Amino acid sequence: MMKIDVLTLFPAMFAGPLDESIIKRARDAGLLDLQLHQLRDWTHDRHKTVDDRPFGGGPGMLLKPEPIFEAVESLRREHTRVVLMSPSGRKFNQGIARELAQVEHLLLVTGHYEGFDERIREALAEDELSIGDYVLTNGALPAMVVIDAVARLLPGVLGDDTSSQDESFSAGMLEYPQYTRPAEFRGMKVPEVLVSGNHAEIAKWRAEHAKLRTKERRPDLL
Ligand code: JCQ
Repeated sequence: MMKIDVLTLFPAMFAGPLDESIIKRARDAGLLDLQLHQLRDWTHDRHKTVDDRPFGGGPGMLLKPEPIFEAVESLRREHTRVVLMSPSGRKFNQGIARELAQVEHLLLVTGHYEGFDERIREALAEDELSIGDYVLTNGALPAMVVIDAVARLLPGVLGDDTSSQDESFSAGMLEYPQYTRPAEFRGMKVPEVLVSGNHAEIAKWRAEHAKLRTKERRPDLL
């Protein structure tokens, strides 16, 4: 069973998303052991201080090394991948999700404020991931994105039916348009070829439209 530990200042943020649907089933079925840890539990002062001002000045606060070092050193073991979540990381994608789904133990460390003291990166982090080029208030949502993308790849989490679906993403193109019943809805008709039963023509139409859509919306993928 895969183990994921998350080190966060906001463990309560994770409750809803990870207690629903497929991730809940994965946890209940014993395919995923997910645990949340409050970073402040590794502080020793009365105010449970996790941050401090940057040397050299400048705006904002940094996560200080001591609590994160203590937490990571107590949570990691052999075969642990320690991953920082921050906007300065390498960009998360389906390939990285597949890579992470192979590891026995993930320890996700979520950032906050202006960043991490650099010694956390240097000494503890094996990887640093961003989910995209925008800034969030903290790394909880990015961690949940990574957990969801990784968990659905674990053996047994998805039915065989759905598991082939990300082949199209890994094939490097967007999905072709899809339709279900009714064949006509408020005057909008399903393309004739899709109801024709001609499977060669359907495959051709889908390939063509996947390519058109990708060229229009995500030319970087082509
Ligand atoms: C992650 N894309 C955006 C914000 C600092 C040093 O850690 C920090 C983490 C955050 C939250 O993460 C993101 C993010 N991927 O904003 C500031």
